[in-house]
Amino acid sequence: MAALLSDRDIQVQLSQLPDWSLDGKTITCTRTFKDFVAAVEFVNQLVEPAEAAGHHPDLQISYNRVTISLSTHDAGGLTEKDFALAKTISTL
Ligand code: H2B
Repeated sequence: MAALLSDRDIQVQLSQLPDWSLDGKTITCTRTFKDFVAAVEFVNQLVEPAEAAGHHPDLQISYNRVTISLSTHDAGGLTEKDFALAKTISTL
């Protein structure tokens, strides 16, 4: 199982991900698109990297906005897996 990151490690990782913020034991990012179809297309782009990583974001779609939340359930908080997938998502 991946190890939980320290508060300091979390802050260092977040400093490299300006669109993401800490929300309790998760990191979140909200992206805005031109409409619902574009938002769903973005969500579809997440499928392949999430499956490849064996790590899956929680997703909320609200018309043209997608909120992505990541945490490592079996570790009970944030691990390097969350930040690795967040970095991949940020390139999409
Ligand atoms: N996704 C996320 N975000 N956190 C997890 O802890 C997690 C996951 N665990 N996807 C994975 C699936 C685990 O249940 C399987 C067995 O790999």
